[in-house]
Amino acid sequence: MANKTRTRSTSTIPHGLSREQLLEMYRLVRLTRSLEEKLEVLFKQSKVIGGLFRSLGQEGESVASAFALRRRDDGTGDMLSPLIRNLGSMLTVGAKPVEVVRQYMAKGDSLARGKELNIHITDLDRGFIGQISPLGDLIPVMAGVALTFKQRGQDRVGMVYIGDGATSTGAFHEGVNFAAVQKLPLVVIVENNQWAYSTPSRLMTAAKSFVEKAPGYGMAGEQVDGNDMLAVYGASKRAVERARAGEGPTLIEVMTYRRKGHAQHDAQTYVDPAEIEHWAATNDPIDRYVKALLDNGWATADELTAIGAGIDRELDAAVAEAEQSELPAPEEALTDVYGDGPVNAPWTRHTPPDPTRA
Ligand SMILES: Cc1ncc(C[n+]2csc(CCOP(=O)(O)OP(=O)(O)O)c2C)c(N)n1
Ligand SMILES: [Mg+2]
Repeated sequence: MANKTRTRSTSTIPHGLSREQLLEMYRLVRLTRSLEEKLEVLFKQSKVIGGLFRSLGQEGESVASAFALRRRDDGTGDMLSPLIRNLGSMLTVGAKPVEVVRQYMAKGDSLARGKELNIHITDLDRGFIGQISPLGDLIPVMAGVALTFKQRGQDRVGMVYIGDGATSTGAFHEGVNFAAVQKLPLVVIVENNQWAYSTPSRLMTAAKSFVEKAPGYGMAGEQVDGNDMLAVYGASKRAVERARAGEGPTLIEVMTYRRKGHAQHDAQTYVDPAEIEHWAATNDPIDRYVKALLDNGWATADELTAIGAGIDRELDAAVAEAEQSELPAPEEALTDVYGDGPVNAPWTRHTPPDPTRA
């Protein structure tokens, strides 16, 4: 008798992916959405310190792009640098839900020990470099990381995310130009979610698309439907292979849509609600991925339900565990300011400033 959990495997899986990898991608995208929903509840309970930036509607591209990287936990894998909406990429390269929740709650045992916000976290072993707030600046930083890989003769690749809005910065230009000239192993993911805070992307550039900037820099470019996870994986895999083969950087423009405001404080009053509804109803990345998995016989509904139930249990446990962690000790505020040593306490001026000489 056929096992109910086995699939019929009717269609060939694209891009050399295995069925296990397809299910793992489903787990990661479902985990991303559910973890953000949990974080939103914690935010409303005033337990999240700092901002919460949802990636609702664009989790698929975040997971599928990072999934194309060589993921290791011993400092030998590829490296990525996320943006505020790349929780999915972070989970894909190995961030754990409990450490993410601790980080958002600014607990003393979080990766940034309560000193940084949301996903501004770094673990070089697992291959992620926390974002820095000035938008665009991570492109030259990651170009530098990729330069190091090249100089050391390592076949490692860097992946950096940037929003449509942040492509208007000088740092974007400098970073991609340097990467192209030096033929660096870098993949630049431009997330065109059609908004930069309240500015629509048509006011961001006079070019018809962001991908058409790639040839101007002499680098490869590809535009992809960002809510089709398999298409994003395919484009990212091609770019990663090109980089690893020494053929230089690629700019991938992922077309997606930000279904929430910039952050929790933004009610999105500048967007027509029908537009958001339309994307939710017809172009949700998880709905589309589930349909592809089921229609092609790559997974059964029972398997997906079981994965979802496992995630719900894992997240309940992660939140309960993070809630137990202590906030940082007050003295912690004096460490990590300059180099390794603590700053001199008390951290105040010894001589009051002379206002006549200001
Ligand atoms: C250089 C710089 N300018 C402005 C900001 C403030 N800011 C933070 S996020 C944001 C919007 C970014 O939009 P986009 O790059 O499209 O990314 P998205 O939020 O859509 O993911 C702005 C203006 C900043 N952090 N850095
Ligand atoms: Mg944007």
